[in-house]
Amino acid sequence: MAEALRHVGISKLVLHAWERRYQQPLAERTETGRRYFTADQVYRLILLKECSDAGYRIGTIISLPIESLAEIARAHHKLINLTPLLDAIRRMDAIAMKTLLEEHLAVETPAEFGKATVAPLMKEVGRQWSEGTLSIAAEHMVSAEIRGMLSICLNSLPLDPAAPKAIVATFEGEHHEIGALLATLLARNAGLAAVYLGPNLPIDDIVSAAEASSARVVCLSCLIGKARNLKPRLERLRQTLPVPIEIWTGGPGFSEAPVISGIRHFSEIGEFEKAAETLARGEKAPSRRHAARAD
Ligand code: B12
Repeated sequence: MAEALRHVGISKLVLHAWERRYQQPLAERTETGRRYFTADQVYRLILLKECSDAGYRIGTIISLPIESLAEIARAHHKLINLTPLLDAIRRMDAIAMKTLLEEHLAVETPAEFGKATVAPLMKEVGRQWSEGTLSIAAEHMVSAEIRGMLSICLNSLPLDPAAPKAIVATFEGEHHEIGALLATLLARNAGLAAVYLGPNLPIDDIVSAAEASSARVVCLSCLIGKARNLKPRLERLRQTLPVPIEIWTGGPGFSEAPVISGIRHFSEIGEFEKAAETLARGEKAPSRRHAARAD
């Protein structure tokens, strides 16, 4: 027991306090009453300690399954990684920010950079901005840099003229474009000839662009928006766009929108990548014309 607790980094007193306060036995007992840990219990304690160090209250996490604790701990590690970057952004130090972003890009593939650096970074920027600890100017500075870097990443992936085509955009009024840029990057990385059209696009323009470019799929990103506004737009897009052209949506704005026949929503970016790979390989991605949600 003592050895395990040393390994975890908590004292016997802390262990007993957690068990007493939250009525959760965290160790086993032999028939003779001696206490011991299984390997899973040690792992669980390590995760509880990490989450508690990250600022989570033990009372709110002690009953979580191991997978959820591991997810919290992973997100915390990622954030620690991003701390120098977030500090540079807060100081409005554009040179340090750019250097640190380039360091990430030097060791990550473009797709990893998008998923493992850009997405968590922008989420944290948004959190700090809404809490008032990060200025609007700082958010604009990082958004502009990230847009530029994602465009460079996109250019580093060649457009295969023989690959099925995809176009990516956001609806009129939606100015958040980093999610759409990321979707373009991942679709191209998966083998589609994905082209980013930009944000804020009227439905008729999306339809004519899809037809003119012989797109197989139209991808839309949406971060904000009310289901009651998005539903009629999605329905109109589906009705106007010829049926063989698929519509794939992603982003938190669309996650509240109702299921619409013929539209496939992705709440997991990995599922989107898989669907893009399937389409690129020439196998038609499973049609979701009825009750179509990938989640
Ligand atoms: C940068 C930013 C802006 C920039 C955008 C710059 C640009 N050119 O893109 C600017 C300053 C323009 C902006 C404006 C506004 N913003 Co803003 N913004 C953000 C911020 C900080 C980051 C967004 C971002 O780029 N994320 C990076 C991407 C990669 O992450 P993501 O979109 O979540 O993507 C993941 C998934 O959603 C998914 N995904 C996304 N798109 C797609 C598409 C497909 C096909 C698929 C498969 C998957 C997928 O994949 C990603 C990886 O998992 C967010 C914070 C946040 N938590 O997101 C706020 C945020 C989205 N903004 C917010 C708000 C309120 C606004 C404004 C209304 C502010 C204002 N009062 O003016 C305006 C609205 C503008 C408009 N009409 O669109 C709120 C939205 C709250 C809400 N739910 O309603 C947020 C959450 C900030 C907050 N915490 O309050 N914003």
